[in-house]
Amino acid sequence: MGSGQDAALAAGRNTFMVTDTDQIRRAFSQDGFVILRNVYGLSMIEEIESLVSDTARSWNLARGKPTAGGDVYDDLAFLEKNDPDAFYKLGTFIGTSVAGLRLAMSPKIIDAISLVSETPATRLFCNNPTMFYNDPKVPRLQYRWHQESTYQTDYRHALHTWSPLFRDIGLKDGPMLVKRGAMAQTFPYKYEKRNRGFTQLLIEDEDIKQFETVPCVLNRGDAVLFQHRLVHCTGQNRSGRARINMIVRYFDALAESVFEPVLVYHSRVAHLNSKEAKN
Ligand SMILES: O=C(O)CCC(=O)C(=O)O
Repeated sequence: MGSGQDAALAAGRNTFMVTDTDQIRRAFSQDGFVILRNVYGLSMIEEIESLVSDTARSWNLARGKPTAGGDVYDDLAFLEKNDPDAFYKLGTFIGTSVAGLRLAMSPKIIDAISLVSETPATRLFCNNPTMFYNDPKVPRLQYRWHQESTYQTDYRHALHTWSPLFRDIGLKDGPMLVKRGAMAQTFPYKYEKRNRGFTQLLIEDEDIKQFETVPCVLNRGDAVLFQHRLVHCTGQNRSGRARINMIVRYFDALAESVFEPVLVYHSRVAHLNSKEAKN
């Protein structure tokens, strides 16, 4: 990657308003992702942000943290350090709230998903929106290069949205990185699991070096929409504060021969963890 300006331009090439339907269709099918402006009203974003802050503060109180003076970054850092299981639950379960579901059902994002997947909205299902946290002090929660399709093997077709919470995400904030156009094949991957860390099904740099890396820089209210096989990872956060975002995964129910909708998808890699744990 060249300068910061080059990086911002690279993201800009894939950034559209939801009404730019022809450009969205073209960029999505060529590159595997688009960045969509203003798909969520700010009040929707504020609702889920309040829920995250209030939940973290109240759970911390029960764990002995005084409420005064902290902001959401302090509160999340405290919860993550003192009770990693509770932190994980918070990230997963706020998505089943009305605020989470309202975000997932935002008409503009649903229209865009229908457009690129050529699937009527009535056939779409989604998992609960989930919070992601990129803090350089917590590398166990950072993903290396991977494809969603190698984790979520029970869905052949899925689409994923990624959107900032609490502040806009610039180059220094550790945006998600995507590999432009790296979605036509399944790349070889290696299983890695550290204590309490995410399971990594990591793709080596060497195997994807021909693809351009694009940092997804975007504002609150915008979303990245990406394909199931697009290679992506967590970018390096040099901002001094955690980067927080929501992810929602959408499926076409009728494209699968056996489909069981689950609001909270617990077993993202259960098949792999149980298999590898025996080795
Ligand atoms: O937010 C990130 O840094 C990475 C997100 C990701 O890997 C995912 O959606 O699977």
